[in-house]
Amino acid sequence: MHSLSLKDDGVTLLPKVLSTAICRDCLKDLKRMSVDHNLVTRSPYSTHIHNAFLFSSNIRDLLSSPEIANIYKDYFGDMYILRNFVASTISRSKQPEAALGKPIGHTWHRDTPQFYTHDNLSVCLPGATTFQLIIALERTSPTNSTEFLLQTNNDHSISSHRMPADNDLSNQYESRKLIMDVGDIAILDDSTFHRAGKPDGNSSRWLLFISFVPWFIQPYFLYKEIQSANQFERHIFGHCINPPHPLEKIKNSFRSQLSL
Ligand SMILES: O=C(O)CCC(=O)C(=O)O
Repeated sequence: MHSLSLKDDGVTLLPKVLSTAICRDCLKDLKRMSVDHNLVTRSPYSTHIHNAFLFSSNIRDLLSSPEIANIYKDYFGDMYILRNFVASTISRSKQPEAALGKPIGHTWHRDTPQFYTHDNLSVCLPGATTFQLIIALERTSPTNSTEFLLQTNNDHSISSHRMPADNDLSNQYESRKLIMDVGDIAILDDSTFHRAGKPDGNSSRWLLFISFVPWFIQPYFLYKEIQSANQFERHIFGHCINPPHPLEKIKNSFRSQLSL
């Protein structure tokens, strides 16, 4: 990781990486999908679409565009695979059905994988382990932008996925808004506490949250089953044999004789 700000603040902002035209094409597809009830999770002021790239060739092209492939290579090397892909907007929904009361991520939380101890305590992986790209298809405002805490990676006082209600340390840290313009890409260290913004008038704020994890961490979805992937996709979907997929059976060794 050679970005100072990613190391120090947990966030790096790369301005104007993608063209407005690419963003506009992807946005058109998201807006079309957002009225299809099978694809979306909605709250009264948010819409989330999981894995939109599977339903839009524009978004799939964006995912393996040279711009994204270069960022991937520069920041992650070649050991990271796709864990999750969520498109989300904070904007009042005209659709009456809402599965959620509030947007996903409306309170301080972080997205690095969590585990539960025997005492049922949530514990997250340390910083600089998993990351997400946040791509702005629309500009964000100080009201509807994602907000994050300037908490250094060395701070071990909170280990959980959510800011604990009985130990809310959020006031001890400065917070920043992730103000983004169309085509900007932010890289977020998943150990950074963040939360979604609030609606700003009638404007939408579509962002893509694309998370990457080291190859030995299980993704949320079975991307390895996606057909006709190009070379970059094969890599990030975990189709490659080098590094091996975590679930690949070990052949030609005594271990393959064991029924594990
Ligand atoms: O939409 C946002 O601004 C934040 C979303 C978020 O925090 C999440 O998906 O984990």
